[in-house]
Amino acid sequence: MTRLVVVSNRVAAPGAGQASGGLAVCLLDAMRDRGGLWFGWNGEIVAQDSDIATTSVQHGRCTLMTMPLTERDHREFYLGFSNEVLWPIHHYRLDLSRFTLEAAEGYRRVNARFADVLAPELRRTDLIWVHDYHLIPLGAELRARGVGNQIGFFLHIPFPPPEILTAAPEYERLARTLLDYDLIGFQTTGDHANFCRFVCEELGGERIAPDTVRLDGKSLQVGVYPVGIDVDGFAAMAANPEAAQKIQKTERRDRKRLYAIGVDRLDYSKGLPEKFLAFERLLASYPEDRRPMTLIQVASPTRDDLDAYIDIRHELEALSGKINGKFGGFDWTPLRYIHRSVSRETLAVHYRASRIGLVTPLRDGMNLVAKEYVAAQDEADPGVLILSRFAGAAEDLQEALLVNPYDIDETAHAMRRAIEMPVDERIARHRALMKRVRQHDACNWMLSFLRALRACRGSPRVTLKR
Ligand code: ADQ
Repeated sequence: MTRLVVVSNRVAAPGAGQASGGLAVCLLDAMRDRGGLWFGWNGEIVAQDSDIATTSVQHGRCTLMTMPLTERDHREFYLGFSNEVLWPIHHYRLDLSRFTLEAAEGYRRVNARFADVLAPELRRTDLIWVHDYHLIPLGAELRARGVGNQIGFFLHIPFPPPEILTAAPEYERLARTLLDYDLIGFQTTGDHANFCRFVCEELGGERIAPDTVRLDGKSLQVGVYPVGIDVDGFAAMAANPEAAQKIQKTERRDRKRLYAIGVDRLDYSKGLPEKFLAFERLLASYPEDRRPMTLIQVASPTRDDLDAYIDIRHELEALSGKINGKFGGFDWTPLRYIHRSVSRETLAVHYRASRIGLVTPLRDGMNLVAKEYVAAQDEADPGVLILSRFAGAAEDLQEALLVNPYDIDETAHAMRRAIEMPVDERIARHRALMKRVRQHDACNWMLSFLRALRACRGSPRVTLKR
């Protein structure tokens, strides 16, 4: 079997507790049995270039090869270009994008360093799979070092329409480097269509087949591969009887009120203020002595040295204080806002105990929490998923209650509908959702992408001998 080489900005550390990023979670699920080499940043920051050393550890069948970033790389490549330019523009937030030439240069530099370290480790038959927006030019850097292997790229975040991307400095140059991959995977048909438009309308390429674009004599396969979760593994965690007992105790304390749950990284793309406002509106629509619901919002810290993230944290702290001050009583706290990571086991049992899963991002590549919530439910008495129509998951999970997260009334109304929804309707919706979550699980995601990548063989991209 050919060896799989996965490259992502962060490599998930085995046994390091809870991973709260979607990419780490779905790759860990997918790599556990398949094995191969996984290369990327170990999360550590060192003072200077001479302190960078690569380490390899074995994790089951998988070798994890990692290295640190320097302080400067972290500032320019990770925080600067990746998270203050690419993340906001890919989430349709040009207003939050802060372009600097130093950051763009840092981005190029770190991608080149990744290629320098990885290229000598590669075998001729390796299948190389690069992940996400931090590493867009890595394929081109590897080609420049004579790597002729099949290289695929998967974008975990949205690909916005050309009207947005053309406003971002340097984007055209960056997008051209994508043509050095053999295959690019997107989460949704919308992202796929936007990319094809960008290549044809902005770069002067052509679409020679539904899944093939051509530019400057190079052709590239593009496809849609929605990411998924380990459905049975998650469902088993959720059904843990000991944990369920603990939850029953909390429920008694909450005087049998229903729960709604939200689990997100604390990111401005996740629509958290809008969610809190919708919850406030829901509470206000019930008489004082009949308020039906407690919202548990787990918001894990992320990128908290960037201004936009500090601002959103302050906004949420103020809003949760306001809502609890206004509606809470001696015996009830309406909004439990938890600003830290929690274990996946704890998340799973709380999903199961919650009548509503509230997944309302303003923009999201896919959103795994939506799928986890569905997988965790008791099929005889399932909860209701309320899902933003701007999450990639909405393309598939049509039986959720779909909402426009900017419309506070619509979300509040959907919550009311979920509270009142008869069990038969909940079961019917859940069954349909579960079928789709199973159809696009972690395993299928990985296998279908790799199958397509392997099928790209036969289009040698470099003439250099290695
Ligand atoms: P994320 O933006 O990180 O991922 P998401 O898909 O929801 O978003 O994944 C988050 C993962 O982290 C989930 O598995 C969730 O359970 C976990 N998590 C979140 N908060 C947590 C907390 N406080 N404690 C513990 N675990 C927590 C990116 C894209 C998404 C895309 C994924 C995968 O932005 O759109 O779905 O990659 O491709």
